[in-house]
Amino acid sequence: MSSQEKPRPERALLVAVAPDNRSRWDVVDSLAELAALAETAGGEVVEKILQIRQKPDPRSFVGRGKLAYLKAVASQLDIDLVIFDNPLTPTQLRFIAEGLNRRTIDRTALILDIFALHARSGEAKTQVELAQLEYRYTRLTGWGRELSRLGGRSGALGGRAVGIGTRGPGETKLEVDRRRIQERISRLKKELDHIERERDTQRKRRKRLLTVTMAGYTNAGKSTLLNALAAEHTTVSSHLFSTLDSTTRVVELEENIPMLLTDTVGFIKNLPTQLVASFRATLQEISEADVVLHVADASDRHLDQKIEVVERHLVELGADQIPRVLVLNKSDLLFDEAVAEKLSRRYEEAILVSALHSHGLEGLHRRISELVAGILVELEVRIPHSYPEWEHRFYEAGDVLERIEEPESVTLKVRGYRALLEGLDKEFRSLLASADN
Ligand SMILES: Nc1nc2c(ncn2[C@@H]2O[C@H](COP(=O)(O)OP(=O)(O)OP(=O)(O)O)[C@@H](O)[C@H]2O)c(=O)[nH]1
Ligand SMILES: [Mg+2]
Repeated sequence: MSSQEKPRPERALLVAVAPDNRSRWDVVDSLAELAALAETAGGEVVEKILQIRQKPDPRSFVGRGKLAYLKAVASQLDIDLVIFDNPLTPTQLRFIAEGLNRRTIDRTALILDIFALHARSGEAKTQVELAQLEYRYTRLTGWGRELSRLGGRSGALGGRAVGIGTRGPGETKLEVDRRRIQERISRLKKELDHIERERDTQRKRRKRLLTVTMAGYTNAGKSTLLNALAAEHTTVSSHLFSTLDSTTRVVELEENIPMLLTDTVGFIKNLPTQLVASFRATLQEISEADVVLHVADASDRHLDQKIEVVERHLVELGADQIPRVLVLNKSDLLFDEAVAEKLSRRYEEAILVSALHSHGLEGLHRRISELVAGILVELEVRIPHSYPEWEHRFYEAGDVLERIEEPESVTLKVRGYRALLEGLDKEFRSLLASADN
């Protein structure tokens, strides 16, 4: 056949509409982020177009004149796929796709696609499929046929069966009727419930260990920092959203104080709500941590905004009350001393590190130890042999450092959570006291 046989990346045209010239999150940069996302999804960004338009057109989103212009650009540049930075309604998406005769998706669909590409564990895959189905469910009426027709176009060109924005549940699956999709959605929800319950049991079992959880914008270096701290291997990549499953490592913070380090999925501006909902269980890890390490890329021009985005997500997750350390990562990329100084003035409490070069980690260790000091306690408890279940309960509640067997009783030296151990100790003492009376 022709030279078209060799698969080539899908050629993408990016479009953003800004309401005015001085939008807060600079739309040009938002487009740059969209481009990084498109490339992560395997696309080739051929052109970016920005329109300033106070009120989006209800049907075509961009103005009609602009739509004609986009059509000309798309055919001139041999575009396969048009990606809008703004969220579009199903009607707008359909109208634009028909007008341009090109597959058209928005930022949400693109992010969902990347999640589908990167999901590894059964749980992550289920979460992504659920989010995609819910996103597409509302877009389904009379749309499935459109999708496959336009999808077929790129197939004819590149010989590919799948394209950006279509991965995850297959097209055929999307063409089945809404009732079947509803059934699938409730099945996935049940599956996730089940996985969540299992996770809960696991979590309870390990609750005696401190949990330090990474949180942060995608690509900030969370996985790299986890590796550096754990000196163990987890997947690290330059792609966005490389971590979808929470990875946990046991490390020693100090002698005999083991703690769990947990990695989580990265946040991003306008994280699709369907994803936040499906990844609730994974993100829940953050709200149950003892310490949250908010990892940010210090070399990012949009450091402030990205920190804000993450902080907002933390509030939504109910994690804003948890002791938190702001870790300004990638210090090796700050070539100017003045920049580093300015950062330390702006974020006084932050700790500057380079996860890649293992710089500044001692300071981070120290800060975590300080935060954790008040959480742990060591106590001794004497348990008469007539209360064997209490020995079991103390074993469950903490780390038994020493066990001294005596004729009448056993004495345990336990280390663990202050709140848990002291509460248990108090309960046991009052039980003994009432038994004495
Ligand atoms: N120069 C430099 N690069 C770093 C540093 N830490 C991480 N990186 C790079 O930044 C990229 C992203 O790192 P990851 O650790 O995958 O980031 P992440 O926050 O886990 O990303 P997601 O899981 O996708 O949200 C990789 O290319 C890393 O090599 C650092 O201290 N210095
Ligand atoms: Mg990661």
